[in-house]
Amino acid sequence: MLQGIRLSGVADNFNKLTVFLFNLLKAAANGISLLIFFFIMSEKQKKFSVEFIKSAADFKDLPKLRGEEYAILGRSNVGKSTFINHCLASGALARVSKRPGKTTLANFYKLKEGLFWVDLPGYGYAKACTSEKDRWGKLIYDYCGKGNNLAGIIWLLDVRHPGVSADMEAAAWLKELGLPVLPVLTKGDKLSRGAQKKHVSEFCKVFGFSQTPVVYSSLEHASRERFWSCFDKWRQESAERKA
Ligand SMILES: Nc1nc2c(ncn2[C@@H]2O[C@H](COP(=O)(O)OP(=O)(O)O)[C@@H](O)[C@H]2O)c(=O)[nH]1
Ligand SMILES: [Mg+2]
Repeated sequence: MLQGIRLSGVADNFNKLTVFLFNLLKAAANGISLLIFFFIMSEKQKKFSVEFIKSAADFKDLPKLRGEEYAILGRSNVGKSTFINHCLASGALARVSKRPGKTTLANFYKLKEGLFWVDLPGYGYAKACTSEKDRWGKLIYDYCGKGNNLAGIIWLLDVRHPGVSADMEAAAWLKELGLPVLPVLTKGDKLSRGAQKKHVSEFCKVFGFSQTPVVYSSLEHASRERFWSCFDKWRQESAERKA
């Protein structure tokens, strides 16, 4: 009888262990499915499989690439790195910082065969020492003026501040360059829809854009879609104009 009780105890424990292992496997399977789901979703958001090419500190360091290059230009802290990471859906490709003046190099990314993006240092960062500012300025100036493959500039401006002096200076210089410019107004989520509209027309008045600006927020998925449809159209129209 005692042996019977012992045996049924062992069977009980065995059953409990089986149920526990079954539940554990079920939880693991659910976790893995969730991970696969998020992986597929994030892959779906990726338009390109982006590859970092190199960072250059001055003109002689610039890589010689075959294809079209588009420079991402804007004031320091305007949201260039955030924009690059968000619209390429590439996590931490470019470094995001709360403190301005962090990107001091030109960073080259390959989006696909024949298409490159170049993240340039931000202009207008008052706290950088003069020699540093001169170096960044020269790098931006040299690259944009002499970069043979440069097909256009994606110009980032903070939607909240139309016409700040650093942007006005950049506008005069961009006009001289004569390259196609796609204006992107960043941090859209910081303004209401009504204020956004008002600021867009203020920007158009101040800078006389030939291209309608794209309002972008790194907090919304729709911005990415909107940007890519404008970019593809702008790229095609610019190529047709050049031909
Ligand atoms: N709310 C909001 N914050 C943003 C957005 N884009 C950038 N930021 C913030 O602005 C700051 C500067 O961004 P960063 O990408 O480093 O600017 P960069 O110096 O131009 O590269 C960071 O704190 C970002 O989180 C945006 O669309 N919405
Ligand atoms: Mg940056």
